[in-house]
Amino acid sequence: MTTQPAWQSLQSQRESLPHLRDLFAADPARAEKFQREAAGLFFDFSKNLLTAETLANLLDLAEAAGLRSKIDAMFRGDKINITENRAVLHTALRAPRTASIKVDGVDVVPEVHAVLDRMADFSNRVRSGEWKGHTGKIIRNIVNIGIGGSDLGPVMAYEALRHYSDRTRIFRFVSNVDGTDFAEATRDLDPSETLFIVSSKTFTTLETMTNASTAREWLLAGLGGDSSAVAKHFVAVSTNAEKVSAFGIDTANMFGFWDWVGGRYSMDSAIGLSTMLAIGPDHFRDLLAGFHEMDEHFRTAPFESNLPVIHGLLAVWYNDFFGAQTVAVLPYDQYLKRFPAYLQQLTMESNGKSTTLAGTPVDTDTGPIYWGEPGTNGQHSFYQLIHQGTRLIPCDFIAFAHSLNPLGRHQDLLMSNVFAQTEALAFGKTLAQVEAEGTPAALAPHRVFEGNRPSNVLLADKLTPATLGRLVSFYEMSVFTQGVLWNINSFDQWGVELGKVLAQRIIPELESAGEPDLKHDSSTNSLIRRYRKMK
Ligand code: G6Q
Repeated sequence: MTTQPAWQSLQSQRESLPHLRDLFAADPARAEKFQREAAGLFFDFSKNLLTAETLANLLDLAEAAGLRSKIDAMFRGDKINITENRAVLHTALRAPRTASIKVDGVDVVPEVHAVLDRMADFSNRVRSGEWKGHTGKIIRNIVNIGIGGSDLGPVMAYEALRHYSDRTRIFRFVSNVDGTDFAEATRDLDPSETLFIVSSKTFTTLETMTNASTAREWLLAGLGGDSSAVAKHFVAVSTNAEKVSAFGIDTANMFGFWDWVGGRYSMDSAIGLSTMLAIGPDHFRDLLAGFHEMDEHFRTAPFESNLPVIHGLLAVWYNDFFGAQTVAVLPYDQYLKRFPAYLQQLTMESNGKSTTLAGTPVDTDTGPIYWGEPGTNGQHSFYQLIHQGTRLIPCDFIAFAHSLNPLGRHQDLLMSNVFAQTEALAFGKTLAQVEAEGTPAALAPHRVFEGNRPSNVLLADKLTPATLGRLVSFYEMSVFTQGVLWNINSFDQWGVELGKVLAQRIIPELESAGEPDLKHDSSTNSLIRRYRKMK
């Protein structure tokens, strides 16, 4: 990629780009040139450090990387996750019933809809009170047990769509192997009214299996020890039927998915069962329809009007040409408070790679660090560094025209902050402006804002299930675009697998009655000995 003429041209442009103040002054039509709209999202990227030539060069890079054919390969079900020899078909999870997508010659769409129908039937039975607990009480509490991709999507979606959720029920999420997570999530719950969803693709994950066992003990202790109670209080979401039944959950109460769904791409599979229980099957289908709408936009739109493609290319631009190490995601909607955490996994687990698909080391930086908090809260803390620090931090502002809780002036005040922040980041405040305000000379340099700090604004009508689907797909496809430009596998996660193996070696050394024969480095050995003494 770095030898492409477009890459060379971008490198020289990076040196000579005018300040955003000058770019806007020179072209009154700049905003319209760098705004696109599709699938209900309005995307303003005009406050980025770019000219028409920059965009053209970035689009050239996408062509040179074979993005078009790679998009087709993913949607077709080719095994593009080459290190695990798997197709990557989260797009099939939201394909309409009429679609046909084949993996190893088998159409997966009917299976997807069969699971969705079973989830809907189950959700309706729980929500209506027809599904009863062991003692005949209706289910009032739903606890999802899962971690990583089996937790972050469900938590984020529950928080994001809380407005649409069944407020008569309590939803909790347990992920951490720290016993505090389980204890706090269940301390005020009545076992006879509690349903656990054990969500684990593999059904072998240490944290989830430990929490699931603790949940079973907690339930049986509360219900007099009759193990037949498990059937009414536990369901599983997994690809591993064998392990589900070994755990003691009837596979009739299991909702499946497939190896072609990566954990971080699974919130719209059966992993979304807690979401469906919260918002109901119709809203869940709206969520899927929103995903599909953005998928189709990404698959079919020309690159110059393709929102996720442009967004992904801009990420590469800052990452590789400006050395920007992070991206801030700033949702101006309280319901999206877990969205940055969700995106951290999606982006960093996907593109935190340093080996190309050919097995060679990458020759550019890859996935940036994503972080963020909802606005306006962040404005009162870390925005200082974005405005006046020494680092370049591209920002994504996400905002909605309508609040789901319209209260007096709140929404106008919220939105005024979105616009004001992006304006201040782009245009800053010069020394002359500061002095003209009558600022004392000694203070003036401290009050200067350099400006020229890039931001995107994503604006939608309001946060609905469909909008959330569009937004998540937008980021999924942006991440895909970035991965294609870097020629890496965005769909494996060997770094995560490593963690799963490492702890297993140390567990017996902490638990053994006799002094273990430790063979780690001196630091690890002494920490283990110290912990054994302290515990
Ligand atoms: C996601 C990752 C990882 C995974 C968790 C949970 O892409 O692989 O976050 O989702 O480790 O795995 P299980 O669902 O198998 O328990």
